[in-house]
Amino acid sequence: MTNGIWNPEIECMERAELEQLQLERLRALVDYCDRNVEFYHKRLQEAGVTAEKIKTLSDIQYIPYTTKADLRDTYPFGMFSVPRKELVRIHASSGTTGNPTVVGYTREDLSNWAEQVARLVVAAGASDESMVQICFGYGMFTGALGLHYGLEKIGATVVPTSAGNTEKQLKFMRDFGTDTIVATPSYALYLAEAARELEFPMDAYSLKLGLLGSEGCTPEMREEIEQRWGNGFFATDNYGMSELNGPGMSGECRERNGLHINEDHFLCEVIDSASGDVLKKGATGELVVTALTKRGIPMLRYRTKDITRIDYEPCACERTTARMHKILGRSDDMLKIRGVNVFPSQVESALIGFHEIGPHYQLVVRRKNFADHLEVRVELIDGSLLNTYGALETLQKRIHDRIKTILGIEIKVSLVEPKSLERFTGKAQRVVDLRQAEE
Ligand code: DLL
Repeated sequence: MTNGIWNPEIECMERAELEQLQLERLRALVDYCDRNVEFYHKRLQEAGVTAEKIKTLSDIQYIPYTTKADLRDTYPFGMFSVPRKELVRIHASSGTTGNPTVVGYTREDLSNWAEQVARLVVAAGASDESMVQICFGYGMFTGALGLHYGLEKIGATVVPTSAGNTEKQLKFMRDFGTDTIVATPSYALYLAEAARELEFPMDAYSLKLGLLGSEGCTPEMREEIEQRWGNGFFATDNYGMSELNGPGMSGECRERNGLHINEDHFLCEVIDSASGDVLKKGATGELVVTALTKRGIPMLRYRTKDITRIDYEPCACERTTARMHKILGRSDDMLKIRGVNVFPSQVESALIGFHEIGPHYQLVVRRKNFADHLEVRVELIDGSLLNTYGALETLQKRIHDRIKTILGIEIKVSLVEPKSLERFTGKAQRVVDLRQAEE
């Protein structure tokens, strides 16, 4: 490691050299999929694609997309490429409907995964001096074990507290001198809130770094989390998904100017979600990822449904890898309210900055008289405001006007009692869509 860069040879590689490496790996992957996974063999044959036909990186466009539905249809092991004996781990993502998505790892996959995570946590500022508490749930979710092995690889001291049990988490943090936490942004926020309520002052904690991820976090929310922890707490955004190993696909460095992609392992494209057309470099659209080195369950042009854009300019940190913008939302999280596209992240940005309300919120969508209605519920910090009608109405109007200007649609704002909205130890569920239920 030099200058806070775990693998400078790869992370600072000339782009031409990197693209050559990607091309070689892509060809090898197509050949591998063709020979080892019946599902891909059929798809590639129908599209007339063979490894020899991939002459440049843009030839990837001839390979058909893979979707979550493909994984569900082949549940549990239909897209695996190796005999059971060669698999050393299985994970699954819960999903809300249908079969979970099951993924398997060979020993080499686990080693690549740890390397990917190692690079990102070092870029964020972790080192062999760090004492890291992992507050993601250990189990079928990839977040905890993914970060765990990457952090052990760099020599950090890992404290695998897992999710929940907030008071115990805070006790370990104080007693061990934990300086780094791994959590969802919503749990990092909740932990700070819970810490303030205990009899210990905030300087009983030595937290300096938050490796946050697994759900979106607007810059406004990040600032809120950092302020609540205080003492120079610095948080980075980390992205990934089970289908692409888990965490480790991309993450922010100290510049926080986009999430560096581990491009020698992940070849990214951005497409128009509706038409499936590949967009030109720099455009915003759905991220599609080919996992160049993954073998247990190989992924060719996987449609992530996450909306972002990619910047290929070198970063001030000296890494040459492309950076993806923070996820704007998921194409399937996007709410269509009376024909207007609404991402929960837009509401989150609008809400932060009102000192009378806390950062917890919920969006409730209903259908009344054939029209959609969006209610934004936010928590008051001082519940007694609920008794002063004038002040309450003024605040409601200010919040309403700000959100309406951003979204461009009429909404209802409800101010609710402090602590009345649900807190999350894992991924937050901000949207309650009752449209189907009430139809
Ligand atoms: O959430 C993997 C992960 C764990 C990433 C820990 C980072 C840290 P899944 O449970 O399969 O995997 O969920 C993947 O979560 O498609 C995104 O919609 C969302 N997501 C993950 N990271 C971010 C992020 C893990 N940093 C799905 N910002 C993805 C916004 C994120 N959304």
